[in-house]
Amino acid sequence: MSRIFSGAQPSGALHIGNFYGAMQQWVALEKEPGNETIFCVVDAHAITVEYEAKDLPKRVFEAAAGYLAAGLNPEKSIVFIQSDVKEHMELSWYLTTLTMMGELNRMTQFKEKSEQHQENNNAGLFTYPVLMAADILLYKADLIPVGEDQVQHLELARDICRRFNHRFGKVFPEPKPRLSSAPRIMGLDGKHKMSKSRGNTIDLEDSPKVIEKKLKGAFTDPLKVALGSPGRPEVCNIFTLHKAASSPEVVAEVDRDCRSGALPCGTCKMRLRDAMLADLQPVQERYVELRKKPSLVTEAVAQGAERARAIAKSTMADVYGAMGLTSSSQKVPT
Ligand code: AQP
Repeated sequence: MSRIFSGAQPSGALHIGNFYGAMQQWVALEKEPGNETIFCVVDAHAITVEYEAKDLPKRVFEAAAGYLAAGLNPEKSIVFIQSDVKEHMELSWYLTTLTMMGELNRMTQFKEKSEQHQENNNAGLFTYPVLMAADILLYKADLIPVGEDQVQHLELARDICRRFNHRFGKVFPEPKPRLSSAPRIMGLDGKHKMSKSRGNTIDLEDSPKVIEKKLKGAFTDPLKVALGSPGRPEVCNIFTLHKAASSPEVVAEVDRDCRSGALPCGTCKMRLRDAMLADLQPVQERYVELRKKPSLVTEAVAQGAERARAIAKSTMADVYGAMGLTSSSQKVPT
């Protein structure tokens, strides 16, 4: 049996990078018998960059609706909002004392984001990976389905976990990453990974027309310039998306016909559109249902928070004991 934990930031509309990079695996892991699955909307992470407080509740709702629309079953998985379980922030502080400045300085996401948000280089952006370690360790999770961009953070979480266990006795299992078949989806600009904050996304709720338009303008192999010239699927983001969305037979055909020059990029993109629409249509239908009945979302996350809190409190009791911290339940030292 594995305990699985993952999450996404409510920093904008969920996109196909989130979906194929992480969320599809969430749903598959939920369905595997014996797994315990926990998925969190990490709103405390999202406030490490500029945001409008008045917009955040809507974004959080949209993200939670996205989890359910993607196919998670809140009767089975624990689906909740991070700020509803205060122990995330509490454990994060304790783990900060086990994290070296040099380790945080090496995080590539911090380097990128501090460049992207130069006017707001706050300490929370710097310690973001420690909060992520706390998210995971709080639930004693052992398997973490993420995109490739989060692997470095997860390595740090593993280091923190080992350090804690070595110093204070074994409290946490070592969490391992689980990558999907499309662990890094580039944005439509071809320059950066697909990211909510970069405006280079195909969103889960984009209409077929919008998806088609965005795909038509999407970056492919820059060396495949002329019609009939051979392409290199291994450098093409459209091929990466085929690997996520199309059947193995279609992927093999695309690979062969792109290399030989027989498959024009336009045709390749429209085959991808069809495969993606087949995946996204049921997601979009569920979104419509959830928007008609928002209580399905709010009740799911309220119940999820209760279930999450029970685990979190039990872990924190272990942490207090191991670290020699005095909680109100502890006795006066002798
Ligand atoms: N482009 C991507 N390819 C593959 N996986 C991706 N993920 C995100 N983008 C891609 C994975 O989706 C999960 C949730 O990500 P997140 O929302 O917590 O944070 P992020 O990685 O920072 O996502 P964005 O869209 O890039 O948000 P912003 O722009 O706000 O920073 C994670 O498992 C992530 O790996």
